[in-house]
Amino acid sequence: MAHSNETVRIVQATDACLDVDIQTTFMPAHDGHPEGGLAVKEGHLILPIVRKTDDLFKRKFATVDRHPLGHISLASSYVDHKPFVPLHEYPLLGMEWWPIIIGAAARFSPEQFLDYLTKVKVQMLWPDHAIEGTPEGELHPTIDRGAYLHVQVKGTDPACDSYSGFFDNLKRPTGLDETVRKHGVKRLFLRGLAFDYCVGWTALDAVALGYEVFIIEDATRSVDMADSVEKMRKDLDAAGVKVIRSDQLRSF
Ligand code: VGL
Ligand code: ZN
Repeated sequence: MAHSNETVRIVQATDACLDVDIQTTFMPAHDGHPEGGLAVKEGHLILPIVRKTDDLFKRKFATVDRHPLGHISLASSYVDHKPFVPLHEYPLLGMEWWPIIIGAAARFSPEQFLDYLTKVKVQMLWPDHAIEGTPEGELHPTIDRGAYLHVQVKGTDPACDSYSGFFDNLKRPTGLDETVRKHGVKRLFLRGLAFDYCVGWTALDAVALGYEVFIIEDATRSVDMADSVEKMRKDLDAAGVKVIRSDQLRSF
């Protein structure tokens, strides 16, 4: 049950944490790191909670968001489009629309774009973030990459976004499910950024795949646009994802 106060005992053999996109790109300036391209308010404040809960888990997995410049999710790939404005499949919705002009930097064709938007229905345009070949496309420097059994990189296909670590936005599997399953994991404890996008989408896919899923809420923060947080909370609750706090966790 979401937000119950029950304590949750970690069973090291079959529980794992899944750290979603713990990257400077989603954090404001902190500790000498510059402001990230898609800085989430208080994003860096998850770091002490991540550290505090780390020893509970023997098995750990992570995802990393990484995009080439010219990616289909970036406002900079289009002419006269601002970040934080969604692209809709306007003609099919019968709404007023204006031509979407693909810019010179784009790494996808007009055909790929039309096919993609028809399938996903809506693509939020983001500021440049998690850019491949820069520190923003990597795990936060204080995070020990070697502590993870697997780090799933997502979002590298220029013609498709990927919020979830399990499937990209076209519902193509990343392979993370097989990897996690192979280790005998039954319950996943999610931490990371952002609650209302990548953490939430990853949690929803994980329950659909048969895992029992917990989100450690104080180890997350949200992009928080329009109704994104409330909508995600409802979807998570309906799907049976348990949203808990780090102080409810106990070791066995
Ligand atoms: C994310 C928007 C775009 C996230 C990644 O990690 O939540 N959000 N790319
Ligand atoms: Zn992204």
